[in-house]
Amino acid sequence: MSSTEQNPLILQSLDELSSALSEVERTTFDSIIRAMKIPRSVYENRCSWSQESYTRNCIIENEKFELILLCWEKGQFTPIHDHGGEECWVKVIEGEFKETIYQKDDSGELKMIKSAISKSNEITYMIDFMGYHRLENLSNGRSMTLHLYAKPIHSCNILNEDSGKFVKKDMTYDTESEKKTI
Ligand code: 2CO
Ligand code: FE2
Repeated sequence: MSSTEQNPLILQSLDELSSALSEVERTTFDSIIRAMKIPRSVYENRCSWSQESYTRNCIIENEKFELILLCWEKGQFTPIHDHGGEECWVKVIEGEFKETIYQKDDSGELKMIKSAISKSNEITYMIDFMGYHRLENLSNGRSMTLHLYAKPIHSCNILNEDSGKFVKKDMTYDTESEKKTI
């Protein structure tokens, strides 16, 4: 293959990724997110940052799935949460993250069961029967992760650490792409 030709199986832009996800069954999402090779520069104009919290930047949301870019300042982390019954893939775009997974034991008490580090280009998967998780930016600066949810997550349960109880939280975006559907 010459340098000007492109392998059609390797997705190289967010539009190509969104189109591919729109065209296939959900069972193919895992191989699609593993096939994408999108340059880091593509995400530049999708970023937003806040000192208050990581930001959620919508790339595309439709009835089938939701693709969002999360931007994290140093030290930012999520509450412990579930995923509203949906499937969740996280791909690290830049930086280093710690994912900690928790499950409720027979008495309903939350127990940490696993903690792992993921680095650039690594992918993790989560779904409610695996438990709850927390994601934390371990990098010495700003970092980014790409999240694919199928179907979109409109609300999830987050742990209130003071009460020890989960509360329902409606999910919001900090920025939304002009191109809402493809
Ligand atoms: N689920 C969290 C959110 O969408 C991010 S942690 O990775 O799934 O805000
Ligand atoms: Fe999550």
